Amino acid sequence: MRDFDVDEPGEDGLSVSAPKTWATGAPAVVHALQYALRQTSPKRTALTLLNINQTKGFDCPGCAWPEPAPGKRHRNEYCENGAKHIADEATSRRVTADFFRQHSVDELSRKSDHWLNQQGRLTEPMVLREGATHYEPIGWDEALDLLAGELRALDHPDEALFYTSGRLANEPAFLLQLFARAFGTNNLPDCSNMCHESSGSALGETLGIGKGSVSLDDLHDSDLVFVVGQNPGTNHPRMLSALEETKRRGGHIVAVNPLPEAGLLRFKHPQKARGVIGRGTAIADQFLQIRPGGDLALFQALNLMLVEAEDKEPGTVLDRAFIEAHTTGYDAFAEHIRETSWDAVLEATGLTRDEIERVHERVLASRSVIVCWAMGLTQHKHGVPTIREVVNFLLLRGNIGRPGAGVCPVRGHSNVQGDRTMGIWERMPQAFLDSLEREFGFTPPTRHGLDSVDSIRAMRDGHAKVFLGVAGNFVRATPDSDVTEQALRTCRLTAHISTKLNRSHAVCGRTALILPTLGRSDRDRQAGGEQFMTVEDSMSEVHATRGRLAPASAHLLSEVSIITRLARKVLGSSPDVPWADFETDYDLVRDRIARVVDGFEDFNERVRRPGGFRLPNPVNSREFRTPSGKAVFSVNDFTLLRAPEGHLVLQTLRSHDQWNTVPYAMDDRYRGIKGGRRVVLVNPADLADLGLADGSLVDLVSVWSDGVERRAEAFRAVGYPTPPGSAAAYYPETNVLVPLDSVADISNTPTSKSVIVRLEHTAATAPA
Ligand SMILES: Nc1nc2c(c(=O)[nH]1)N[C@H]1C(S)=C(S)[C@@H](COP(=O)(O)OP(=O)(O)OC[C@H]3O[C@@H](n4cnc5c(=O)[nH]c(N)nc54)[C@H](O)[C@@H]3O)O[C@H]1N2
Ligand SMILES: Nc1nc2c(c(=O)[nH]1)N[C@H]1C(S)=C(S)[C@@H](COP(=O)(O)OP(=O)(O)OC[C@H]3O[C@@H](n4cnc5c(=O)[nH]c(N)nc54)[C@H](O)[C@@H]3O)O[C@H]1N2
Ligand code: SF4
Ligand SMILES: [Mo]
Repeated sequence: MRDFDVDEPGEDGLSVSAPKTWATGAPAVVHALQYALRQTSPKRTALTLLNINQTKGFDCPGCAWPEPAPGKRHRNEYCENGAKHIADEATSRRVTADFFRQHSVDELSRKSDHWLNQQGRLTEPMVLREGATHYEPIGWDEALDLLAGELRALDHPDEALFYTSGRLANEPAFLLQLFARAFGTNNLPDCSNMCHESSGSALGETLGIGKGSVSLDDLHDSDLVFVVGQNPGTNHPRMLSALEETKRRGGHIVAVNPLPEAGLLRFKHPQKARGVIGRGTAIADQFLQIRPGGDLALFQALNLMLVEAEDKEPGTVLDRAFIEAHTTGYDAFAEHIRETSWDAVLEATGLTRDEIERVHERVLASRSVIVCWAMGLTQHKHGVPTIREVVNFLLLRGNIGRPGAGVCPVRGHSNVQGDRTMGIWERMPQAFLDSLEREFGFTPPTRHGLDSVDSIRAMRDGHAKVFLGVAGNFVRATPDSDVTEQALRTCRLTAHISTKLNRSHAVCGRTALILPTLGRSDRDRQAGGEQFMTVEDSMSEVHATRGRLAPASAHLLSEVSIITRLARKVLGSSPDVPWADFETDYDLVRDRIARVVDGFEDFNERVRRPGGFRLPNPVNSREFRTPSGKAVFSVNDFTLLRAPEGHLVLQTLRSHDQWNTVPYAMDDRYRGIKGGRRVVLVNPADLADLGLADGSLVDLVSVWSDGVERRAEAFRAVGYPTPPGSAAAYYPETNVLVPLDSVADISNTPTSKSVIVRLEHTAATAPA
């Protein structure tokens, strides 16, 4: 579908140049400032930028990469993209009631994601009444009465869905799950379901906890760091500073990616003069241009070589003592891994045996090894087994629970890990539910709730009728856009707690509410005084975040206010759950978190220390909370990801100028794309085989067993160094191609990195 992308600036002005071989440096800083100054005044820009990631300021609302310890921070501890995310929130542009009078919902539903976001901050609650064409203003009280009334009118609490993204801080996240469970449902789908769910599943099963084990210091001190399925130059830019430090201390880096991403090749440090002018640091000592989905085969080959090397010189390669004391399943694993076929490995990975043997040599030469990964591993059908195989790889040489070694799933949203810790999960363990019951005196439902994909199915099939979305853009983040849009439109009511306008406000239920809220950078004043909130980053560091700007509008309520007021309307007040008190003073929420969630003892006191505190990860003392009390070696089989003749394996990914579903601009500087997002990157040899000229206009048509034709129209084919047989294009424009039922085994994560497509010449008269 091309429908709502026609207002993009510069779609005709697309220009393509060679991909860059380095990331960050002077141009990056200039780009960030330009974006900030287009959004707001120089004074507000300076005020916001000076407060990002400082101990008394606010946490960058971008990614979940951790900050260095307080004494080691730069005055400007943010990256180009962090500056863009904050400028986008601190914009002086406003969406007012007048705006909604001018634009009908139908018109808004035909606007692009970029246009919607550029209209500015939402300023007052709005309602779309059943049968109306336009949103109209509504008071907070009436808005929350309406939502509460619809919730109470449901036949069963499981007919309600409470979606969140990881942008939500800990306190409102804790209150949201408390409300949902007190209301009677575990239906808490979240963006994690589409993100690191595969990591959580694999790590939980094998190590007993679904989180990463390493700290920033481990990363700096490691001998060998793998960066797999990740584009840090764009998505976690400050990770490059950490990798530069690893290298400075003598460590090595192996990057595994189908695309030669600029940040993996060379890095220029923006906060150091030599970074701005010099050639920068070569990041990857070895770059493996792997075929999409080939990582399981790669790690199996590495594991095979380790086991065989141990056979040759027993006692010198594997950490036998660790394996015996702390793991189970080694024998079955080893037996299976010995059957690995090199022919199959080479076919699956597209690598040479020599390349893989060179990695093996590096592994043998390294005492401590870390594996980092992101969406390139999780969003595949075999995401969970792939990550389990990564764990096998680390267990073999005792690279778990030791300095400089461990697992490092690099999280996306700034607080996505914290939200899980707070109970945002449709399948929280019984121990957590028991703890809620003890603290609040009600019995939480035990039946598992619905995740994101199952929520869509439930709406589609009429089993879910009220949808509340917090801090995300469900309709654009999810797969199979046509199906999902239809599903949302069948709801009796959809409501969104948001800072900015997005497509989920325009593709909505029969009645719809927009509930505008404070952003990270906004000051939050309550009856009990000025409040702060807390977040947990990718390395389990919990710290405070405090907005400093005057709120974008006088009518905004904080997320905590909205959730607690809604809860009071739905559930009434009870002495056990003092919702009204929670709103006035967030310390009272933190006191409850301290009693319910492991690792948060003395929360209020410890989080007030500069830099906060780190949650303990039992894995680091080699304590594994699996049923056997040991880390688990697993047996994993790979199936070759192969597109049929004339087809390609398409991955959907992020450009440099977007935050998830929100494109800030039309450029993807490091990949050499300027002025357009409807591009598909294809290997030049494949273009030739398919009879397509570089630059031709094509439709992407995905192929799935249900026989339904899913089509994304009018993309420019761009010759690009992708592995043969594979292609890449931006999300969310391509979500229409991802079939709802195409999900990762076990984690149910949409397979956004492996969609089988064919390219068809766009018909000259394609509908506009
Ligand atoms: N600027 C910016 N920063 C962001 C975000 C954003 O939208 N914009 N989003 C945030 C969020 S929520 C997340 S989850 C993270 C995402 O961070 P990333 O995971 O880095 O995001 P993607 O753009 O999806 O890129 C996936 C990378 O995996 C590679 N890849 C694809 N398939 C495979 C494969 O089969 N094997 C291997 N080895 N590699 C593969 C791709 O080529 C690409 O480099 O970023 C966070 N940070
Ligand atoms: N095809 C494909 N699909 C994907 C992915 C992919 O790689 N490919 N990646 C997946 C991943 S990893 C993720 S995490 C999801 C992301 O999906 P989401 O997290 O749902 O989407 P976002 O784009 O981050 O949400 C943006 C909206 O959040 C709201 N917002 C921003 N800040 C705040 C705040 O402080 N408070 C509140 N209340 N609202 C705020 C704004 O209104 C903004 O429009 O998408 C997933 N979908
Ligand atoms: S690396 Fe991530 S958290 Fe840090 S400033 Fe950049 S976007 Fe923000
Ligand atoms: Mo994510």
